[in-house]
Amino acid sequence: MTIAAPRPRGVIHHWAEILPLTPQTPRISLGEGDTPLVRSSHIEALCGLDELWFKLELCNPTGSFKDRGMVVAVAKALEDGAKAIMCASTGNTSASAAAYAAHTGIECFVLVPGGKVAAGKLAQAIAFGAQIIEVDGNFDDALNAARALTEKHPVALVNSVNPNRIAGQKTAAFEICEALGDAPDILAIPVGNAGNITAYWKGFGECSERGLASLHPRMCGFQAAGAAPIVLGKPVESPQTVATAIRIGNPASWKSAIAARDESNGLIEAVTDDEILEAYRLLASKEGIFVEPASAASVAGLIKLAREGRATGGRAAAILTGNGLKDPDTATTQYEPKVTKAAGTVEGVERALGW
Ligand code: AN7
Repeated sequence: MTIAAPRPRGVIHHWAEILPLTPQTPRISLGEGDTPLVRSSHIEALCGLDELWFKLELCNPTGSFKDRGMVVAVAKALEDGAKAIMCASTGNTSASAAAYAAHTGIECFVLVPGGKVAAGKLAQAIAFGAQIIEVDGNFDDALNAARALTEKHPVALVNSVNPNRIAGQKTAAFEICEALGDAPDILAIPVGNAGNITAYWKGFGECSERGLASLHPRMCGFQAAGAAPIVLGKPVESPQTVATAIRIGNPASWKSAIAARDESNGLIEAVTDDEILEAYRLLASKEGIFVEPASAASVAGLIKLAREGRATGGRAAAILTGNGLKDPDTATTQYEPKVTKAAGTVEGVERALGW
């Protein structure tokens, strides 16, 4: 056996050909992208699918899909001479922005809805040294402020309204087509600010143009019932859901999400917090995959379609967008710990287990 020289990793190195790069764009990387596509062992049958694949976007360096787009957005900001970046965030965007800012030595300002960001995500922004602004309002208020502030001050906006974010995130669609040899029949994805569903639809379109896919997936997006503006057809003033990542009442990429849905003959529907938490528990207990609640919305949606007799069979990919470790508070309330106390001896442990 020979050991090959290490190859450069990361979205910019791997996907340069399909990204808006110039020779001046810095080739930065934290090793994002190239995430596993894993076959379901249990939920596939429950969903009435021939094949269900999980795209483990939670394996990205900061634990969510945001890194794929953030690396491109930060590289382009650096190319333009930026010394600081800013985002509004329900948590994952801020963790990712803060990491790439630390990596490249620029300042990072994150606007988060006060008291509504999962503990792990806040810990990341703190660790990476971002300036955190807790806004008395929700994500939508924070995004409005971030848009206005970055117009006014020399700071680059790195939310998904920045097209470089979408360009980076579309690379996941290419990875899925490469791994499966074609596009899947169905793409199940959580929808918050609607940047990711937009990016995947763009990616799948480019895959078919390049002959990497012979079909378009049906884009099936799922919002939390308490934060489902696209489903309701109007903004939600006070969005509420256990899935704090997608607690968004007025998505910035609303129009392109609807285009993805309609052009693909897909759907965007709501799943309740109970349905999200059921999928969250099933993913951990039956598949061995620990996601954060928002990510479970994609799987909750597929289960719901099957229960309503709307399963279509075929091959589906569900995007698991964020790591369960980010939200330890939900984990401790949703899983039944099997814990027993024992003396620190063989006999003590046997006694405790009744062996
Ligand atoms: C785990 O971090 O909006 O529909 O500010 O963290 O592209 O917004 C996060 C969104 C799904 C929804 N899953 O994606 C933010 C933020 C997870 C997320 C979404 C988010 P979009």
